[in-house]
Amino acid sequence: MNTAEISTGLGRAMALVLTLALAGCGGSGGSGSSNRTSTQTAEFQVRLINLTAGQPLSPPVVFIHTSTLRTFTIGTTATVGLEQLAEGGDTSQLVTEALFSQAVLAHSADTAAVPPGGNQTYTLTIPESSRSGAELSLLTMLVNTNDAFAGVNAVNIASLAVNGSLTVNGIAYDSGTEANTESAGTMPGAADNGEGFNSARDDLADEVRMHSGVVTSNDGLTGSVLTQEHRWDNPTVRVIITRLK
Ligand SMILES: [Ca+2]
Repeated sequence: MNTAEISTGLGRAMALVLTLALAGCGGSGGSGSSNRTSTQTAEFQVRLINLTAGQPLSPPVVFIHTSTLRTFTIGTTATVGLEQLAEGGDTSQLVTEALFSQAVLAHSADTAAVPPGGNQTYTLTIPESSRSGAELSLLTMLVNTNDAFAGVNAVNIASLAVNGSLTVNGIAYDSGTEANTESAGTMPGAADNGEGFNSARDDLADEVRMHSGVVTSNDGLTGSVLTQEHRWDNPTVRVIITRLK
């Protein structure tokens, strides 16, 4: 390619850029309403209620996302991010993984734990243009366990009307990444004040399952530092999603 050809090519490229720029001006300048449409948002309030008697919930992570994100699936291996949440209540790696998927429309990673019987509210905003494919997932650790987490998975919120509400009950899951020994030094919650995340996967099944519940010392599990107060029945959490605008 000689110099003339290069300059002709550049000329064509510049012309194309200029054409696109003018088209952009015409589009937004010609109609103020279309400009406002592009910045319209949909806002959702998410209330998390802890239904357990003795399991504080770690600060939860809430995602509004497209259908290409699944933070967990029954019968499949937990990601490292899910393992860190389920064993130690740390959401940071899970957020990193989810953002990498490019399927997240909004997320909220709070810092406050939710005590038994307590509740917390989070607000998330997404572009109105993305609402038609929106799903919501919420995950939190039952902190007086080895690797139990609770939440709701990919709830469809696309058709929720303004001021409309959706109530979803969530159950407890076992991330399958740590044996449920309930022994001293293995659980981060106040019942033990032990270790949270440990990268060793010593559970019998390295896959996410519904949690069968804690056994506790009251039920004869030798070495368990848990008592009957740490048991739960499902559902363990209630999530109330309200579209504010
Ligand atoms: Ca386990």
